[in-house]
Amino acid sequence: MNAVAVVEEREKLTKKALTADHPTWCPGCGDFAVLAAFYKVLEKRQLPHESIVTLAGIGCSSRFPYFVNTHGAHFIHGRAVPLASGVSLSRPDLHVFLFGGDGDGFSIGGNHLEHGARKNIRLTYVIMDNFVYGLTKKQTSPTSPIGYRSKTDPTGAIDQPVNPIKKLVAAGATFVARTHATQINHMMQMIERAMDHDGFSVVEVLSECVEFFPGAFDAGNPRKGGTFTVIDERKWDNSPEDEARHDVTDEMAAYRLASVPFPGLFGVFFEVDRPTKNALEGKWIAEAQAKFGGASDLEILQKTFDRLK
Ligand SMILES: Cc1ncc(C[n+]2csc(CCOP(=O)(O)OP(=O)(O)O)c2C)c(N)n1
Ligand code: SF4
Ligand SMILES: [Mg+2]
Repeated sequence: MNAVAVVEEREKLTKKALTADHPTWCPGCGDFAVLAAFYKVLEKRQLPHESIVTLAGIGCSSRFPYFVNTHGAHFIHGRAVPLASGVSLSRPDLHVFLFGGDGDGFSIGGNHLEHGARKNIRLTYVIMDNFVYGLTKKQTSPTSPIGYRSKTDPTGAIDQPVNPIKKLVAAGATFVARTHATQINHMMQMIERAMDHDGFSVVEVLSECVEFFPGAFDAGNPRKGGTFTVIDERKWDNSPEDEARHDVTDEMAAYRLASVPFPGLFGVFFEVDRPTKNALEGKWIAEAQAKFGGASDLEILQKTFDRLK
């Protein structure tokens, strides 16, 4: 009998297929644009639907997974990086996307962020930075500027804010970029480059909280009279003008660009190749399996426990 090849036709991944619940954000919230950019990137790239995972912590921005029809979870405040790390390490076949806010990422989750970055776990983390805790109705966040009046700083914030780019580069993230929620094409480019990066990739998106910090990012929005200055990256074309361009592998240059006063620069600050924990751990697991005659993870674990009895 002749074998009949069955070619399965995949349905095109459309915005409709990717849309879950209607977003519950306030009308005009910057997070809507981030969601729109994410849908567009997924539609453009046509990743297998079942391989996409969308994860988050807690916050307005962290409601993201509710609105995307993929595998996903809305987890504990600040614990999104460990959750995403576990998914990424145990299922290397999946594309792990993580979404969250400045509070979730830099306050309660700050330490987890550091460790995810230094371990270079393969995932893409989009931090929707609105310089405030939105969900809990206006507390000072680690990125709030000095002088910002909130419920926790009624006379104005007094603490030095975190510089997300410097923090991420210093922590060991291997791809660090910055964009603005009003610049949809740029935002898409940054998300695409982050997802193509093999390692811990982070995109900081300035995403306005229209309720508790209106106008916060007008200085970076040309339609509001601001300036959106994009980093001129090195092209390695041997031209004399290329010397002055930014080498994304130069850590010191990344810090210098990240020191430009607000609204700062937009684009890729840092991008280097370093082995991921996924690859290093994968090698280690393969070696252990070879030693145990091709046993499964569970069988190896059982054998190890048996030896301890
Ligand atoms: C363990 C814990 N501590 C505090 C809270 C309260 N809480 C929920 S969201 C949030 C901050 C959210 O700010 P951010 O991450 O910037 O997200 P945004 O709402 O601004 O998008 C806080 C403090 C909580 N849910 N769990
Ligand atoms: S409170 Fe702010 S961050 Fe939250 S949904 Fe409303 S505008 Fe967006
Ligand atoms: Mg916030």
